[in-house]
Amino acid sequence: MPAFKAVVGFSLVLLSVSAFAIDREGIEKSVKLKDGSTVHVFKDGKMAMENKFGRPYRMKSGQPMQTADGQSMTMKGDEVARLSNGQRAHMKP
Ligand SMILES: [Cu+2]
Repeated sequence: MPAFKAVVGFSLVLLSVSAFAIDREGIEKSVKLKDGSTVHVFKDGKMAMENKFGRPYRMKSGQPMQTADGQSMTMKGDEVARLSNGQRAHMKP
């Protein structure tokens, strides 16, 4: 029953994605950095950091960052609370 297998596989993928996804509310884009962390850019241009383990962490506004593809970005804001609130809301059963 290959079709059945495909459906099960697909829903497993969906489950794992939603388990790790941050509440994307207000996040315009997320950029991978060289060191494995991710910077989330909110719609208002402010940013929040997430380390490679999926935890939010603080970064000072104005700090330079290197993206995975070698570009430079400058940190704007430090919206770590906004990010972790979104994560917490998401983890509620
Ligand atoms: Cu940053």
